[in-house]
Amino acid sequence: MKAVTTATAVMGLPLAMAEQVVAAAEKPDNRPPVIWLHFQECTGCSEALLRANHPGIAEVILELINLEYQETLMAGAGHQAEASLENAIKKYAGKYILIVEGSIPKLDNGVCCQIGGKTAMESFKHAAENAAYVINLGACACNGGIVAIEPNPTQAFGAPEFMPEGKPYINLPGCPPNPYNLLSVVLYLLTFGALPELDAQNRPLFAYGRLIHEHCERRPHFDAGRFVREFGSEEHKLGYCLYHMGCKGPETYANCSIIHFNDGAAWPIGTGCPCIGCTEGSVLFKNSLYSLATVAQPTPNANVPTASPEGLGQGATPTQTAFVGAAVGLAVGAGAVYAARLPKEPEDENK
Ligand code: FSX
Ligand code: SF4
Ligand code: F3S
Repeated sequence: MKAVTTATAVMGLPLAMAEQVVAAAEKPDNRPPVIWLHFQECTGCSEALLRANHPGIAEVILELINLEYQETLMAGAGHQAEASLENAIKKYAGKYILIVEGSIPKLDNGVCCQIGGKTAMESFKHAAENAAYVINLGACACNGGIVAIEPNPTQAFGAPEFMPEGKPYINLPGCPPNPYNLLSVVLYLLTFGALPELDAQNRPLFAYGRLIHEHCERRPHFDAGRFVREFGSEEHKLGYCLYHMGCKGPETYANCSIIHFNDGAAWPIGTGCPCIGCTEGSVLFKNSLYSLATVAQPTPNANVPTASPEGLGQGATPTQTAFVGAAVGLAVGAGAVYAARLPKEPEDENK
């Protein structure tokens, strides 16, 4: 009940809808069959899910679905496992949700990743063709992630590169992605029978609609010009802003600054580590870890009221968010203040 209500809040649905979501979650005949495939990855995506306790997101998700095949969790192996995968695809053709972890290599017709004699390309295409929906879980499955870093020795790509024409799919990037976002998507599918509203990268807006920088607990330090310049320094111990340590929060869309990991106990920036942009395919490992992020959009921080009560709920696009942010900024004359805040000149900083 607690997990479902939290997920309802994560999705940005009105609290009154929690009842509808709980009812959908409790219907015994409402458990969708799920086939879960792993390709080139570290399995951190499954691990992040299995490590989340209180209220046990993994248990909640596993109770909501009918898990037909999952290589990390199942006891079967070898030919027995291959047969159960094929049986599940046939039995639930057109009805199952396919969850994909890991990237898929193209080099030499995909020989770098083969399971049961089939390349990842073949396995994915076969399973995706017969799926009702595909959920790409993690940066690797969404855009190649760490496996596809230059020089990309296996010519790895995310699953969208191989997606059958017209197949409805959703990307949940992150390395690893937040398990609450997977739970929320599964609950949304159960309740509404459709995918939630997506952004241009097929990510759910409820989770990827805002920049980390907008809701970061270190944002007041950014605004005041207090920055960390060295790991282990006094400024680092005091929890100052990590912008000059290469934090990519200003150009990364995700909700980890709000819902955190490990049952809300921690998240990268909270532990003193700059964001590396693990949810942004155009940011993650594309530039040096220490390069300064572009602070491009005059977005409002968490304390700036929205333009209208309905304005920025579920479904606000980054552009809308930026537009409202710009409007609010202009209204209070914050444009000039914002420009002064940008830490380009050392004399602008208190530290
Ligand atoms: Fe990639 Fe996930 Fe990072 Fe690891 O399955 S997104 S390397 S956390 O394991 O795919
Ligand atoms: Fe937080 Fe990074 Fe933005 Fe600083 S630059 S406020 S650490 S997101
Ligand atoms: Fe990833 Fe950055 Fe969040 S590294 S987990 S998007 S703080």
